[in-house]
Parts: sequence; structure tokens; C-alpha cells
Amino acid sequence: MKIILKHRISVILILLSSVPFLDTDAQTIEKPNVIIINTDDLGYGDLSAYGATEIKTPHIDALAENGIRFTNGHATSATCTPSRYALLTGEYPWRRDTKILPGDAALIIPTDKTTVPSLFQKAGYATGIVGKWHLGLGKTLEKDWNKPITPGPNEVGFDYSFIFPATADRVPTVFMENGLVLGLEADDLIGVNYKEAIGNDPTGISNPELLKMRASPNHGHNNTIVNGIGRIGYMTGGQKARWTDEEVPITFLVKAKDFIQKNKNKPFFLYYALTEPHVPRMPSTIFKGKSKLGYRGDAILQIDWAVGEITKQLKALGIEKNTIIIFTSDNGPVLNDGYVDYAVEMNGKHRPAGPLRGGKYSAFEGGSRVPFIISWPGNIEASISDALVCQVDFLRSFAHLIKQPLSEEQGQDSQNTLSAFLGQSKQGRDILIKQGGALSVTKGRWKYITPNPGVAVAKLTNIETGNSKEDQLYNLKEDLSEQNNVAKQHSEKVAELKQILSQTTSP
Ligand code: NG6
Ligand code: CA
Repeated sequence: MKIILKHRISVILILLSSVPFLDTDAQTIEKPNVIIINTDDLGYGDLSAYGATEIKTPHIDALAENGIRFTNGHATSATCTPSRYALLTGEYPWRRDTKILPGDAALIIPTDKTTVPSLFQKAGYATGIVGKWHLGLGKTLEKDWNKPITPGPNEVGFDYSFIFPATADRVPTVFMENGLVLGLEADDLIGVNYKEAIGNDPTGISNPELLKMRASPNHGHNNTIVNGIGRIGYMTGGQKARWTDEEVPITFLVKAKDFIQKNKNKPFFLYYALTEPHVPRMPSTIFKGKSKLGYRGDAILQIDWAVGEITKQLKALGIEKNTIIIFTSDNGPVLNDGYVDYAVEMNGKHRPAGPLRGGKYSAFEGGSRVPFIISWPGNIEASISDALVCQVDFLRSFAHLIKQPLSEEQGQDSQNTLSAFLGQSKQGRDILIKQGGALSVTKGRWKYITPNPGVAVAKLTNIETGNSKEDQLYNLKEDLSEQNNVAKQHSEKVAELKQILSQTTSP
């Protein structure tokens, strides 16, 4: 009898936990924790969940198996700064100047703008960012790196920030916690310059014998050497503040876990922005050689491990059913992005962009169609969705989820696609405008790429850019790999999509 009763209770509990929005604790269900895991340059084909056969990513695959795996999920852009700008603000990045920023750039998000973190903050969440920032810091380019720098992430909605300023290959190669560089020393002041050399530090040009990984010819990456790796930009001082690349991912993981641990009893929003597999790929020593695909593959295994550590922690804390995890990437993949790390040579049969054409920097789908997984154990049903979804819609969708009002101007390009995000609908947005080099507009099955005079294949990276002097129209449903330009056969479609584009982009 006892056993039967116990059994019944557990059946009831299982039933309850599988009903959306039903939980014992009403407060927590209204305000689930949200973690956005944003990787750097991870491609659509880089995960076994997305069909990779040469690499296994079991922890991310588990998120996908128990959550929703989107096959038509997008960043707005094929490079980092624009893509991250849109994710955080709900505004298309081409509305302002959002090219790849140097490491000393000023903050490009206006501090009075509603952002994803400021939205959560307003709803009473603890908000944190851990990882890559790359949206500029301070009011001006000139800044004193030896003092707290504002405005930055803490001024656009994050209560807590632990970041590196730009990219792993750009100086200053330092961590910053709440605006202040970690490990500063009064007698070794940090200076940063992107125009000319400062200080006496060896550079990739002056001292190539000090390099543990060489720069690819013509790519740059040969200014100040930090940890045996030439960087973009010059840096002096701060010897003890400089990171060791092998420690960066573990450092971010520890800080992300600390944030979760500290806020486990409140609703929290964590933006966890991993640096892998962006260059320079210098995974932790225990991951070196693990994938057999070179350091790029090893870096992907390292991402998968970190995701596993986070999901384990959520389970251990008993908050996994109350936490939405979104896993995605800021842009598509690239093999040779500036260092001799043998990513090309060791790639074998692996297809980082899967079936898609192009990669990072490209207007083709490989540039911005990215892994996109949403998990919310016990609250959403596992499925695969081909709804057109985009990171720019996080703002208005979360606003809906946590019942925060938003005016039309706030996150002006952000749409409420919450029901698609939660798998309740297969309908995402109708129209999406993206930026590789050229702008493109996708509506349903059709994608139009604007004519662009640039080169068709980028010399340095060997990536097809999507540039053409002609109109390009692709039927993504029948031709996901964008092989057949059918613009001439469907001039009415071209006209319609051009019209949509000019309406949206006109001020
Ligand atoms: C490019 C760099 C590339 C990478 C990229 C930014 C060269 C030739 N290439 O300018 O290595 O750093 O910027 O990547 O310098 S992103 O993912 O942050 O957009
Ligand atoms: Ca990137």
C-alpha cells in the first residue's frame, strides 16, 4: 500500500511537472531564470545535434534532445559586434555603425536604451554577464585602463559583469570585473593603442621567435605578443593582468557558476558569452588534441564541457526546471581567421557550416544561420522547429514572458516570437533582415541578397561572401545551400523583397 501511494505521488508529480507553466512555486514559474549561452563563431554544422559526424557534443545535444532545436535560427549578422548589439537591444545593427570594433572603442549601446538585461533588471531579476563583450567601453576611445571604466555593461542593465573587452585576439588581453581591470598594479600601468606601437613589448614582427602560434600570412595579428600569441593592437604594462589563453574559458565558467550559485534563490538572467571557437584557438591544456580536428575542434569540445558543467550545477541546485537555457552563436564559422592553428589542414570531413553556403562574414546562410537551442526542462516539449527565429527577438519575447510592457520604440525591430521559442507554435517571424557584407531579406522560403560590389570569395579566409553585382534570390526550402540564383525567373518576388527592404531600412 505504502509503495503504491508513493508511486501515485510520484506519478502526480511527474504529471504536474510536465504541464507548461504549472509548478508548485507560482512565483518561480512567472519568473524563470534565463541563461543565454552565446558562443563565438560556432557554425551551424559544428555540433553533433546539428548533424556533425566528426565531433561529438553530448552535453549540448542533451539540451537539444530535451528542448527545442531550431533549424532556422539566426543571428542578425555575420560578425560579432553587430550580432551582439542586436541580441541585447532588439534593434537591427545596420541602423547604426556597428562594424567589428577595435579593443579600445567606446560603448555603442546608448545607456538609456532598453536592453535584454535592463528589462530583466526592471522585473526584479539579478542580471549578469560573463564572457566576451565587444560592444565598446567608456565614452571615448581614449581611456585610462587603470581606473574603473564607465559606461560599460553595468550601465546598460547588468548588475554584475565579468568580461574581456573585445575579442580574444585584440588587446587589452585582460579581464574586467564591474568595469575594473583585474590584477592591476600601480607600478605597471596599462596602455593600449591601435594606431601605433607603445611601450617596448615584443611584437609578432619584431620577435617572431617568441611566438607559440604564428599568425597566418597577411592577416595581421602581429602586434603585441601576449602569452606567446601576437594580437591585433598594441599594449604596454599590466604584465600581471594579462590573461593566459588556456585559462580564459575555465575562468569564465567559474565566474558564471559563481553568479548562478549566488543568485540561486532569486530569479536571475545570465548572459554567458563564451570565446570559443574564435581565434586564437588555444584551448585549456587538457583539451588540446582531444578532437583530432585541431585546436578549433578542441575548443568546441571545451564549449560542450562548459555547457555540461552549467547543466550539472543547475541540477545540483535543484533549479533546472526553473531555468530556460538558450544556446546559440554570434555568427557562422571560419577555419583560417588569422593564425596557423591547422584548422584547415585538420578539418577532414567536418563541415562547420553543415549544408549551408558561406561562413562568417558572409551574406549566405552560413554567415548567420546558427545553432539555436532552447531548453526549459519540464516546461516545454522536446521538438525540432523550423520556425524562423532570431536573436533580435529575445527582447520583446522575454518582455512578454515576464510581463514587462514595452513601447514600439523600445527594441524597435524586436518581435514577440515567444510561442515559437517555447515550441507552442511553428510560426516565428515572417520577415528577417540580415547583414553579411550585403543586406539580405528572408520571407518564408525566399531570400533576396542585395547586389554588392565586393569580392565573391574573401581572400584571407577563403569564404564565399555572398557578394554579387546581380540580384540574388534563393528558394531556401528547395535550395538551402543557395546554389541556384532564381532572381531572373521570379522578378516579382525580387521586387516584393526589395520593397520590404527599402521600407524597413528607410529612416
Ligand atoms: C577581423 C580579424 C579576425 C577576427 C574578426 C572579429 C583580421 C584580418 N581579421 O578583423 O581575426 O578577429 O575581426 O571577429 O584582423 S568577431 O567574431 O569578433 O566578429
Ligand atoms: Ca564572432
